[in-house]
Amino acid sequence: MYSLVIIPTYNEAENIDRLLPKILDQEAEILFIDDASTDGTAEKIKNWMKNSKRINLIERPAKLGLGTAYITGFKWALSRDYSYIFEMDADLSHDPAEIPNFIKKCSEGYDLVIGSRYTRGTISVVGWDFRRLLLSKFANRYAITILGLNFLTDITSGYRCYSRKVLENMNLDIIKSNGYAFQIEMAYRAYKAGFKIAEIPIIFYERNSGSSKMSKKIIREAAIMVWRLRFGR
Ligand SMILES: Nc1nc2c(ncn2[C@@H]2O[C@H](COP(=O)(O)OP(=O)(O)O)[C@@H](O)[C@H]2O)c(=O)[nH]1
Ligand SMILES: [Mg+2]
Repeated sequence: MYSLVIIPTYNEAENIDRLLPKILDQEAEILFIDDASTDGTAEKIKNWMKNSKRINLIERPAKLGLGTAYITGFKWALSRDYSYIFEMDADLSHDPAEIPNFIKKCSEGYDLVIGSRYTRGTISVVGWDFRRLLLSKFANRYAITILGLNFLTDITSGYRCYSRKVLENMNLDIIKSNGYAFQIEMAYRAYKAGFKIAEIPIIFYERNSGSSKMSKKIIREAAIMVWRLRFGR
């Protein structure tokens, strides 16, 4: 049972040295998808690769977006024999120590396990102001309600684990969205294809280093994408 953690990076050099030892503590391999970061992220990763065969890197020529980065990573994973394929951010918002909990949940019969900040009515987010929290809560409620996925609480979460068969079953080439829309679309398509989705509670830590790539454009894209999905276009 091999696990792969896919991590898209854009200017995350300050986080690599702290993130990698934590993942290497786990039984998993790592694939970075770096989009021509200008701060030396890829060089940092390559330094680590000299000492660990478990680290892999795909370099893309320009900032092409989170969605296509993951699609590239998923295809790479499917051409090898990984059973569990994770999404994780590079900014230490997601604790690699949770990896076994995702796998445990998968082994209980779930095909996609999402790390949720909002299970059982709680909020487990460290470092957000009220505005940021409201935006996230509203975005989740909006997408979950429109798509009829009321058993979920955190459909925009970027910490998740797909069992291999979900990705094998999906036509990855038709997925064009980025950012939050990408997370929403992947969950919805998995659900529509009949796969079982579960959440496990996680604590989300807002980044201390580097900067967020979230933008108004990414939020707008997600708001519109939800209706496209709903009406099957
Ligand atoms: N390869 C790649 N990675 C990206 C891109 N946009 C964001 N990321 C990475 O995706 C992860 C989540 O992005 P982040 O800016 O932290 O989003 P936030 O947590 O919603 O504020 C981080 O590891 C980023 O470096 C992109 O266009 N290409
Ligand atoms: Mg982040």
